[in-house]
Amino acid sequence: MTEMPEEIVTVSDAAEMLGVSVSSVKRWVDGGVLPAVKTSGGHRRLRVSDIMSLARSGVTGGLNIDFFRKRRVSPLPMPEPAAVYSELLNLVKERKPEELALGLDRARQAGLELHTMGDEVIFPLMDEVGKLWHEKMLDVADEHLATRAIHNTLARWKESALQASPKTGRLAVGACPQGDYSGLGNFLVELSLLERGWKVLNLGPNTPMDSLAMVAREQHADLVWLTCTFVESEDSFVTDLKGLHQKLMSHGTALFLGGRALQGPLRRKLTFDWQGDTLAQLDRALADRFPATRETENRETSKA
Ligand code: B12
Repeated sequence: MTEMPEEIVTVSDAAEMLGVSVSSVKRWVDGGVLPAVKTSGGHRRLRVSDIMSLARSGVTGGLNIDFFRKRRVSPLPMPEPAAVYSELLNLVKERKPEELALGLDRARQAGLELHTMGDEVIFPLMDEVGKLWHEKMLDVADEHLATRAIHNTLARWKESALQASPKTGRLAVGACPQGDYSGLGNFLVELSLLERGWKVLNLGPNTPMDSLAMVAREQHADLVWLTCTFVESEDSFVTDLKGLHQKLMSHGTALFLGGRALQGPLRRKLTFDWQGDTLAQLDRALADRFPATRETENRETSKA
């Protein structure tokens, strides 16, 4: 993405950039909150830099990421994931969850992809939070506040993904296995699919594999994914997984596995169609195994 050049835009462009109604923009202009000039014909025109300042001031709900994605420009200079990580870690240490959420939004608005946010910002951030908690440098309250702030941010990104993405007509059903109560990794997988235009049913934590297979069969899912952060009993996990894979194969549904519990000797006993450790790998696997159909491509081109 390139940086947005200094530009003058109409009220409706400004409304789209901010994800608000045209009347809200007019109200801010008329109330002096947002500077504007009037053309000789009496139409309001706004500077992009003034719109950015208003978005950053917190008066609005931020910038509408999809507006910038569609135009393939970044509203802010692209930040380094490592710098975002350090900034956000300080906010966790300072116990400022709301600013943590804003920091995540800012990094995405500046153009960091979802997989970069997950693999290079949120994953190392929570890894460090876990270590500091273990060393008693942070309280469990700080881990809870950070997890909730990230979860709430992902929920907002989900809303915008649901409204924005062209739909592929494909369905994915996913969950964490029984006894696994983790949340963020699984939510990030759901979002990765939604942002690629998939329809998603995420059954969430602690889901028996039989229930996952039942929903996948009933809904004719193209893909089932399992996010495994904690495996209670390796033996029953391996047996249940084999059963799940067999059922899915008989219906032509692919099984994708991921999550940090699938390491070491356990990994060699697993049955699956694809297994990966990062969201970047997942993105590539989805693109390879489920290429955009002609119908999707046409829709994407006509929207660009
Ligand atoms: C927060 C946390 C918790 C919270 C979870 C809250 C919640 N609702 O999510 C609570 C307090 C509940 C918890 C409990 C436990 N936890 Co805990 N927890 C963590 C912590 C600190 C952060 C986890 C997190 O959110 N990370 C951020 C997300 C985004 O990372 P992620 O899930 O790994 O996902 C990334 C990748 O793995 C990948 N990915 C994930 N899923 C998938 C799926 C696919 C298909 C693909 C391709 C990729 C992919 O993409 C993501 C982005 O890169 C980690 C520390 C750490 N190092 O991660 C420990 C950690 C996960 N916990 C651990 C343990 C041991 C436990 C407990 C067993 C502790 C106990 N003795 O009770 C329990 C288990 C509870 C249970 N039954 O589920 C271990 C897991 C060890 C392992 N499996 O290797 C960790 C790693 C800590 C450690 N170093 O020992 N935990």
